[in-house]
Amino acid sequence: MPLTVATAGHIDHGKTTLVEALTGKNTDRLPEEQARGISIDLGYAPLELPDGTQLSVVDVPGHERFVRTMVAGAAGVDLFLLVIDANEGARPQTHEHLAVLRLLGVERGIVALTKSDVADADTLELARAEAEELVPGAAVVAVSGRTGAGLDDLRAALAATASAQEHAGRDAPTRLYVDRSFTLRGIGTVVTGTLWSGSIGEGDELRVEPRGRTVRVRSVQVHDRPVERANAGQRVAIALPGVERSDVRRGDALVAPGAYRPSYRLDVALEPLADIPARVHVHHGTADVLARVIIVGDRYAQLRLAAPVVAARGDRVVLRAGTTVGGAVVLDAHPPRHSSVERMGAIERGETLVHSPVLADGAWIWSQEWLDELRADLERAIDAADPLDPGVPGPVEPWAKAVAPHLGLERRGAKLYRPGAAAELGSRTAAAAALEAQLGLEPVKVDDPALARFLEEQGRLVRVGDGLAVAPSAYERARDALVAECEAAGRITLARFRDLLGVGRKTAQLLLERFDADGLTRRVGDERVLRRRGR
Ligand SMILES: Nc1nc2c(ncn2[C@@H]2O[C@H](COP(=O)(O)OP(=O)(O)OP(=O)(O)O)[C@@H](O)[C@H]2O)c(=O)[nH]1
Ligand SMILES: [Mg+2]
Repeated sequence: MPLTVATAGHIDHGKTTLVEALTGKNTDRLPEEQARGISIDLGYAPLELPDGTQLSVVDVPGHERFVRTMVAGAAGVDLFLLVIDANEGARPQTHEHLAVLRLLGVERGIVALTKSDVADADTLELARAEAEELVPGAAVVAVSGRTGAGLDDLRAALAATASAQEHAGRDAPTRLYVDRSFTLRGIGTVVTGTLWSGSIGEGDELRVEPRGRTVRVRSVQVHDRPVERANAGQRVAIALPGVERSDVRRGDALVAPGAYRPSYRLDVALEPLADIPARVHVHHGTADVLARVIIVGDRYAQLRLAAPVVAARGDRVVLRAGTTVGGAVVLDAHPPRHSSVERMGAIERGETLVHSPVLADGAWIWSQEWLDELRADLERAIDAADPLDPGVPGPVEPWAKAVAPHLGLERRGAKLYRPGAAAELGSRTAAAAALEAQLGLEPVKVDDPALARFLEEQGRLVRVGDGLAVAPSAYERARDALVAECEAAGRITLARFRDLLGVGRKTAQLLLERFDADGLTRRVGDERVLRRRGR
């Protein structure tokens, strides 16, 4: 059963060295990482244990400025490998990483006491006692990434812990949070991530959320090896043809279509470590989003996010404001705007409450409150719409069809309008009158295309050329002259038309083009003849 393990621990305590000693892979691949001798971004390496267990190791940076990166790397993993320098003992990020792991629900793992090659027996014993107190129940193994001492014990301890661990949520719909995207020549954009749930195979259609883009999977790899289908708990690389690298980034989610929706609000049960300030960074999946915290009762809050996340009930988030101030468990990823202690309590107790639409036995159900909010949102948008076209695009979510008849709005094409709503000039009444007063046979510039379209529909002007218009009476006069000439002479030239109307060449040209567009005339060489339909 494939599992992922994330390293954790204070800067320079030997995480990357240990990962390399275990896997043979140096995950500090950035030039800056090599120059500074510290990890900056996440590193990845496969680890096969003696009993055949396949682990994916995510190596995280220890620097306090990169804790947010550590959170992204640890989200969704199954096990931790906490690395403590035996000589230094637990330091600030040892504690902070451990707190983050607990907040993310990563409960099981191993402690490696590194640099045992340069620690004496007493120091090792002290470090061991401290580690056992810090992480009760975890195996503590003394190792050296330099000499390889203790690595076999570490592998055995990892195997024992892994065998007792299940990857949670395996059967839920497919969900993967992107931690890297890059371009490979001849392949295109590739994204990688830890597959939280479901599976991903060649040809699958997935959605990139919250961007709302549909993509098709060309190929799938697990640690550089092509596979037909990757499963939950694996580190996956996915080739997405036709997608720009900038179209999918760390923080985005790849999900089964229709299974998860982005959300700007999360109702949560708080797990504070310190006072939770009013504004925090919410870390969810590989995303990091600013949020306002609306405290509800003693233990709950609504997180109002500055950008949407793709979350589900039971997900864990980490809250940071300079340091890690706590975490939370998502109770409702699509809550009403005004939540209550009663509602959150009921959800926490497992009483099913429906707010936004869910499929139940093949039919969509939703709460009246949700419908009222949706209608209010749409009506607000309609009120803000251009009075010349007072409609808004209707919802496109999977439930849109089922919900539409309950909205009390009128569908015209792809837009929703208030029943019987008609286009109105509104504040443009004066502008329309001024424009009409200017209209004649010489084309007048119209700066407002929506206004021009509206007035033309009402028969109050005729558009010619690009952004120009003439009076309807002038258009008719010109048309009558043209038809009379064509009926008499069989055809008309631009010069003749110009002379007949007594206008300039440019005006004559614009009018003739409009007659062509209206299907009245047809060009034959330098002349125009009436179309049969035009007669
Ligand atoms: N003697 C000895 N030195 C070690 C051992 N492990 C790591 N080191 C040294 O400690 C320093 C830091 O090691 P890294 O593996 O880069 O530490 P890290 O925890 O990955 O550091 P960050 O990623 O920046 O947090 C390097 O100079 C290593 O050579 C060990 O087991 N024994
Ligand atoms: Mg490192």
